[in-house]
Amino acid sequence: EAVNPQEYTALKLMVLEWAPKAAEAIKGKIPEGANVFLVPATLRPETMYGQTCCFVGPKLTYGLFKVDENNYFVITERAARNMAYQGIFAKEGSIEKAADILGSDIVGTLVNAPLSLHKEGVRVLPMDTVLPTKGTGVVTSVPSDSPDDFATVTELAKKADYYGIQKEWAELEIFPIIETQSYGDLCAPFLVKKLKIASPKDTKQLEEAKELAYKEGFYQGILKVGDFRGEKVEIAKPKVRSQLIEAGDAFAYSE
Ligand code: A2H
Repeated sequence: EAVNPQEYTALKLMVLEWAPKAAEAIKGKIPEGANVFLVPATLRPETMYGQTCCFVGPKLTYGLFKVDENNYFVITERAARNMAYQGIFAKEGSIEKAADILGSDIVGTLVNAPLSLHKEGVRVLPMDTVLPTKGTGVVTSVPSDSPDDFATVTELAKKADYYGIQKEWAELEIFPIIETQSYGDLCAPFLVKKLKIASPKDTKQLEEAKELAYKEGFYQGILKVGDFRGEKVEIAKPKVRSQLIEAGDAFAYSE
């Protein structure tokens, strides 16, 4: 467990179109025209160009929390409590929950992912390994640079019917975001293949892949896209983060 507080970037993924069951769950619970955001917590804001979907734990319960009159977040209750004390909600120190939504009911929802090269939006998909005790319980998926995310989208595409999703939701194009010396410009797919990772259940090899991907991407990587293309990841990372925050698309969240 982390001894030092973890400083995340919380990203605002605006709901464009609800999955039918989620629409039912929130019906009449929030003002007409209010914006709702799924809010993943990430440690790699510089990879957000590569978002292809957004994960929720299908068995987890999320809350629809009021930020202010016109804005609501879908996150775990635990994260909402933390945010309340970090001054993120208009009414500091207290939380106001408009509805409960089961993760599996959110699956299929279309959201806008800030900076993503997929401008048309990305889908919410299930990830069994999402921990309720970390971040916001929402994870944005960057399969080019996260071995966990690549293993999960591969599994989802392979068994789309079993997971109750449309195959094409898990098959959005994976664009290269970061160039590395050792693993090329699609570092997660490269490592998943190299370490013979067959599914998201290969936790031991995934742990190793994650470690390798992080070290190589962070210390040796060069950004290939966006306003800071050509810059080292180490240098570009805080710049991308500030840009997202200044645009109102993200905020600092720690735990
Ligand atoms: B990262 P740490 Cl490209 N359950 O974001 C499981 N995983 C979670 C989570 C939860 N409740 N909340 C956040 N995460 C993921 C991007 C990324 C991430 C890349 C590469 C590596 C990576 C895109 N997914 O994380 O235990 C989120 O995924 C490698 C660890 O607090 C978040 O950053 O260190 C990271 O784990 C936070 O993990």
